[in-house]
Amino acid sequence: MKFSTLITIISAADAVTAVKFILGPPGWAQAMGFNATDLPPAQLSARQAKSVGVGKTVLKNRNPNIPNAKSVKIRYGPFGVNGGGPNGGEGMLWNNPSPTITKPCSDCMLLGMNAGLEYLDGKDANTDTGLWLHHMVLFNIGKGAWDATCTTFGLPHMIVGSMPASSERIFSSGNERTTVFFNPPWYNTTDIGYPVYAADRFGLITDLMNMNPARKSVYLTMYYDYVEGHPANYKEVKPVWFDVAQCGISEVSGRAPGSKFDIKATNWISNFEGEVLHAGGHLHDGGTELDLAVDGKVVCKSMPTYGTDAEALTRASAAIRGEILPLIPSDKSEAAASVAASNKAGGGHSHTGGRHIIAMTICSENKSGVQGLPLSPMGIKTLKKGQNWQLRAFYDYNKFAGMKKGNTNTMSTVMGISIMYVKTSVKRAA
Ligand SMILES: [Cu+2]
Repeated sequence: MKFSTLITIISAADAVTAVKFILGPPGWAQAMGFNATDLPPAQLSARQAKSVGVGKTVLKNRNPNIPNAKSVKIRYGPFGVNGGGPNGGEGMLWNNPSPTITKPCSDCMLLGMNAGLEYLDGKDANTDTGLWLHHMVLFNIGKGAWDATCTTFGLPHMIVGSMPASSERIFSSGNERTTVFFNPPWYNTTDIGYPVYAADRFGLITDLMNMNPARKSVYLTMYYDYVEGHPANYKEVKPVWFDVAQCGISEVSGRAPGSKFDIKATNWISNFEGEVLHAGGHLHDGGTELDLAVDGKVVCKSMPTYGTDAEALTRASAAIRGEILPLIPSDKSEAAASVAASNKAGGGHSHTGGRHIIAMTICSENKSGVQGLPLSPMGIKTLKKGQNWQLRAFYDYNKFAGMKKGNTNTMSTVMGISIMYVKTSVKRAA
């Protein structure tokens, strides 16, 4: 493919980054300011070149319905995040690539995962202390892995030293910190997983925000559940990454203050088959809804819950205790009540007292019929080749305050991402 063709399929901002990336000399990542950790550059590049996972902690099995399952927590980093400086505003660790990170297991089936952020002393790093898990992306680079939605050129894949034809984005999280379960209680299964092989490499992109004047050091944490080996009865999961800025760095313009708008992703014509399990969502503050439509019909509405700093902390701290994060219902009246609080607090980056997205609903079929589950319905069961899928993200700053850049009146970039998991009969690396 010609380079000019590549550029036409990504946004202008991404193109600039891509050009810098492709033409960049050795050390490009540092030159682009990707790495802003506390380590001196020499040590940093040495560390970036190898595995960055430290401190694998064994947790209590978080899938009691699968007795031989294991759960572990791995700390990645530490990452230094610049502060906003004396004039306030935010400091960022922007799209920091870790091309190789410690895997939870070598030859296994992943059963689930979620991400967190913590200080060096193990305390949760969250909005109450001005730290945000802005977003992270987890990649598997290995035999038979291919990205379902970003098939020819992918900037995020390049950032971790791979290509979409030989890697896939298997998980992502923002501060909503949704837990992915492949065998959730509402699905009544114990034999679905994502396969990991000894030769597979995991890569990570870390994007963190710090609202404090001073620089902070934090670990990105991943909690993984798995079973050893590849039991013959297991079915494989394949992730499908929907993004309003597909194949780029996921960021799109946040428009003007006070705007109400929606962003449509480029359509995805499905290219494999299977059973649709569930889909989660990621929006930034100001977001009201994230829809997935198939052939023009909306099949999933992932809804945000806005909460206080204390609520975010309570929810995230459950993960540190080795518990599955509770799903929080998307209660419209609660959401409406939070508008006033959010706006009153000035929204934007004044995190004290404001409300932010602390959870997003998962779209899933409630196969076990459990009452009161805070799920959004999933209106499609079968993924067939040739379906026309479209993601659409809705924002309304009059309902929920959006993020502003520093102390300016300019809106920060926003996102719309959904990861859907599909059960397939195809074995990835058989
Ligand atoms: Cu984001």
